[in-house]
Amino acid sequence: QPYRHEYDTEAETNGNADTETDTETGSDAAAISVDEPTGGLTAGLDPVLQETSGTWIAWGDGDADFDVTDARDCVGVPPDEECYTLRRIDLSDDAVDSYYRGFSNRVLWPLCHGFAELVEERADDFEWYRTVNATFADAVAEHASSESVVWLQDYHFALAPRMIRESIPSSATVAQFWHIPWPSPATFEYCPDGEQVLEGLLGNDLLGFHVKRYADAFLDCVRRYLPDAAVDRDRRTVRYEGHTTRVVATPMGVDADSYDQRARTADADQLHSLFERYDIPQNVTLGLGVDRLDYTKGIPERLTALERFFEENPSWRGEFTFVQKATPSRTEIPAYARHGDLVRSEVDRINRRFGTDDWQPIVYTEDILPADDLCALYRHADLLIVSSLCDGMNLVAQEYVAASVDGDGTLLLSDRTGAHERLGENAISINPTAVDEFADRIEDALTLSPRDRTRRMDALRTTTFENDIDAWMETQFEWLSQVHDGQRTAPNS
Ligand code: ADQ
Repeated sequence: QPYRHEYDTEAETNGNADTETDTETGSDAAAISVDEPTGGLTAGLDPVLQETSGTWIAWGDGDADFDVTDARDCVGVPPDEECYTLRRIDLSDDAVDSYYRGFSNRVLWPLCHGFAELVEERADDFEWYRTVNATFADAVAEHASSESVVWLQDYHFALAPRMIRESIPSSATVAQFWHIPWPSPATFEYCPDGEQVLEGLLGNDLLGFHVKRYADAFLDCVRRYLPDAAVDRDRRTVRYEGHTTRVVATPMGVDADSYDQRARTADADQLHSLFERYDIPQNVTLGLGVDRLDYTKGIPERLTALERFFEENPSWRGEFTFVQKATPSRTEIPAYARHGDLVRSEVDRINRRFGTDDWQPIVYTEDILPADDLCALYRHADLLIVSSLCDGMNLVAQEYVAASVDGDGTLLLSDRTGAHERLGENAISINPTAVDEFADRIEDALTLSPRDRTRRMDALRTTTFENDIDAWMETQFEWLSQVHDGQRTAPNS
């Protein structure tokens, strides 16, 4: 979201607060803090909304609707550009606790990532989830016309599509992109109110996932739990209560040019000062991990594999440092708090085991780094590890590739990420739970011939730039216009 507010630390983030500017909106004197993320969905949506003069409805302080041209004026953007409206929906503390930290992140998030044992059902969470979905649906209905295209983002809005469908003209299009995986029917069985979740999503005309595997799993769940729905696997449609939903797979990319450019401007001094700040000896071989502190990201498994690697390759002690940048997330949820404690204690234990006076195997930080520093690390890291146990796509892997402007980095990528379907062939594939193999793959990455390293990174960069966020947005809008026009054939891309 381009406009930060008090809940931002809770919200999913694709960006960094590096260019934040506090400013005032004329006579209202309301302080608006403007955050322009490095890349991601916001960067893709902002120009589209400017062109279409649409309305962006988002969680936040709902005192007023902002005309985005006014807000952009404050940061020096010419006022005659086309603009859009940012409509804020304010949520009470109870709503945030039950809707966001409750059904969204104690039920749907663990379930969709296959962690059924972490699902926590609390009284009222689903009712709040419904209430907040209804509030957003009402706001959409206020803005929608017969020609509108409504595009919902993510798992926080599983019920809204059906509500919207029932309250706006039938010629308008309702679509949604689900950014996380979809589970198998055996796991979905543990979803409280699962039938309503499926019915809600079938209010969409178009439902997008990152990869075909998740789209297939969704169709399997509909077939299993909504026996009255007609699922057509070939055409990838579901007909339910007189309405048709098309289910597609469109893997998301990153703003590759922006990571490339930032990495190119990262000079040696910048890296030098980062090394000094974190007490990293100059000239070590550098490994990197960048993740939200989330139990799906496989950070403890990564630490165990690094420990095994140092055990078996003592000559690398003092020569290889792994920097793990972790961003605390959803910390009020007990599973997250426990996970954070586990990660921190494992880092301490491994550092006590192998560390010396002038070298630590793991440099762990929860600091917020400006985007330029992040890109400097991406550029100079000899390898990056993504070891998710389950991950819808994983943008960090793609950001690393886009920022590897010297072509000499190596990506180790979990075969349980959506990104693996696109990048797996030229990354070093890992199974995050097979400790010995994982440690061997770290060794492989460190000993690749320069030629193999460059060949792999060149191929990864080609794929990442060809499938960047602009290409993804283009595919989304091709699908949207096809559905909107009532066509039912796949776009060429
Ligand atoms: P996430 O689970 O948040 O996203 P990911 O795709 O890796 O995971 O995106 C994280 C984003 O946050 C990246 O842009 C990264 O640079 C940024 N980030 C992480 N730590 C940071 C830090 N400390 N400081 C600044 N930025 C940081 C969800 C799904 C993914 C899916 C995306 C997009 O879980 O599977 O790829 O949505 O659909």
